[in-house]
Amino acid sequence: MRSLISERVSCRSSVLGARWMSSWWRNVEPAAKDPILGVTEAFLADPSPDKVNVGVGAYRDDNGKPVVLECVREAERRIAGTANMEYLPMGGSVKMVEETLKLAYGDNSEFIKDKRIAAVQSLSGTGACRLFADFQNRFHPDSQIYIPVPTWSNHHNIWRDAHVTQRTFHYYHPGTKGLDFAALMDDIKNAPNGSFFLLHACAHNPTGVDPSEEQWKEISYQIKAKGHFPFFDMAYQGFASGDPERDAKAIRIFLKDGHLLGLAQSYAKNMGLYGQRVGCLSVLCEDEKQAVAVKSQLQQLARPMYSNPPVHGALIVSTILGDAELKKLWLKEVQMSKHEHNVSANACLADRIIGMRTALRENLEKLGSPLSWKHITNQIGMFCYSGLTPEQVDRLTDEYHIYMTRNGRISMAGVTTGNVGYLANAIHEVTKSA
Ligand code: PLA
Repeated sequence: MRSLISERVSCRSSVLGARWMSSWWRNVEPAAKDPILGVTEAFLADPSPDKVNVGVGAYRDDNGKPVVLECVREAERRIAGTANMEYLPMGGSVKMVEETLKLAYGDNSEFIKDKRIAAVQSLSGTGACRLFADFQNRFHPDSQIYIPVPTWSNHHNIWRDAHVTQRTFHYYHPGTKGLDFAALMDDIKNAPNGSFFLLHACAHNPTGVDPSEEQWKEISYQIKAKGHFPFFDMAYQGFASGDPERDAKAIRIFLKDGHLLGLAQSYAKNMGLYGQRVGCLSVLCEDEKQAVAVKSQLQQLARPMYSNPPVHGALIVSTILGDAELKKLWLKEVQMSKHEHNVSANACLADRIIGMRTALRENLEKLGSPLSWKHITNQIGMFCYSGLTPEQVDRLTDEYHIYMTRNGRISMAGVTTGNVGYLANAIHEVTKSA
């Protein structure tokens, strides 16, 4: 009798349970498509043989194929069959982090010597930004982050999901297609003292517009005067000038001015390690004791999220940067001047992009475009912020199978000798009556 009752009860509760379960995800609506990675999805689904993808910022060779750098191939040959697959520590590869800090803070940085930098390996640049945003939220829960307009779209998602309130500051002037320096400085001045500011260290995405050295000095001065905290996202070190050392100049100016700062670094672009997800988050602290504490807290944030970062990409990076010969090869492969070395033109990342800027502009001018396209060659880094409207971008996609983000950003890394004429012609067709 007793067992009969308990059977009935359990039967009833499982019916109830089934009803509950079937409604668990009923209120879940499909998420909005990602404005950047959604473009790749649409491109892949298009059967047209003419299609061109200048959406995501992924480097392609002049045949439109993904590039693996020779230094990476060589590092993989050296690693093959020797590395073990043990967990890394929560903070990742100590060797990789050490080498990565040198790139940003300088080979002989006093901050590295004084152990004032709390640094952990991150899941590429995105993971570094996210870890910092979570750290900011944990220790300054009432703080806000000032984000440039425009910025990489995912910055908004990152600080939103970390529950940090977002504010914006002026950056780009659509009229001049350059920096809106006066408005930017006003926004820094008018923000409440002690605000967080997100800055792109070089090759600003999506605009390709960076402050000049003089302007960086003024920005640094004003941020210091207001007691703001600068957080740098450096996803393109080497892509602005072709030289990682020169591309670190904004960071160096801030360091010289005595800021404490945060920094996200990524090897996705400058080492072509996109899918390996290898990067670094660092926070410059007042002293070693503080750095130890901050690092331990960053690790504690990482532990319940992903426990520890992946090992293979970190090993590639530390193998390259830890070996003088391979590091030299890497610098050659990133840099712009192909006269100085024998690396194939395809592998000169910055150089090929600069060549394509000239080619795109020249093609548009030859077609007799009534518009000015000077900004294509004035802007730097991976992207051209073309000025195309969302409607013009839609026409490019619908009529010409050309895929780019709706803000008119063209990933110059996807432009090739083979498609630049087609791209220019299509842009001319959708803009000539504008
Ligand atoms: N920060 C900026 C400014 C970026 O443009 C990107 C990548 C990242 C961080 C993150 O890169 P990582 O996590 O791969 O290291 N932006 C790409 C790709 C290239 C993307 O959207 O994820 C872009 O097309 O904008």
